[in-house]
Amino acid sequence: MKKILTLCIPIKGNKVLLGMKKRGFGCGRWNGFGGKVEEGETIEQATIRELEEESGIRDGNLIKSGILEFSFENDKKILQVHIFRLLDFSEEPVETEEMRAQWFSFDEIPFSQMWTDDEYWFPLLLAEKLFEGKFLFDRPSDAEYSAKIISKELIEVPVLR
Ligand code: CJL
Repeated sequence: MKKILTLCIPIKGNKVLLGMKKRGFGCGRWNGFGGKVEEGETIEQATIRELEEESGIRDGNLIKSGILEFSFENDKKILQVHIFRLLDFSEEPVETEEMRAQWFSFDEIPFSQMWTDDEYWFPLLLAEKLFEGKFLFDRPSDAEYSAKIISKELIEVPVLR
């Protein structure tokens, strides 16, 4: 089973906007804004909808940056995450039920409080590269347990599929 998810990272100059997830999957970690693609929705539409629901931001230009597939040992489910940068937005984030947003400089990204895969692909995203990859984890993380990466493939690509 493949689950399609979105992830949007707003960028202004040399700062990124991350949200502290307050509940649900990824609770206690900083991440971009995103969620599930619903029926009848394109990936871009879902990205914009989730961005607004979680941050209040409604404008800007979405730039496709990468596609990553995550799987866990002894679990048939694959999470396919479509990752976008958001540029040229003017709105300020608001705190929502789900997320508390904060700006971070490119050189102060809080990797120790993020998903363990992020330290590999974030530098590519910030360098405006396109990337594709697959990560296999030992088991899903939660607030207490940080999943270990068992294998990874990550490549820069000239165009995304
Ligand atoms: C989990 C998966 C939303 C993006 C956001 C969940 C659905 C929140 N997302 C990053 C991930 C997953 C991930 C794999 C090990 N940065 N984002 N790693 N890494 N998704 O509700």
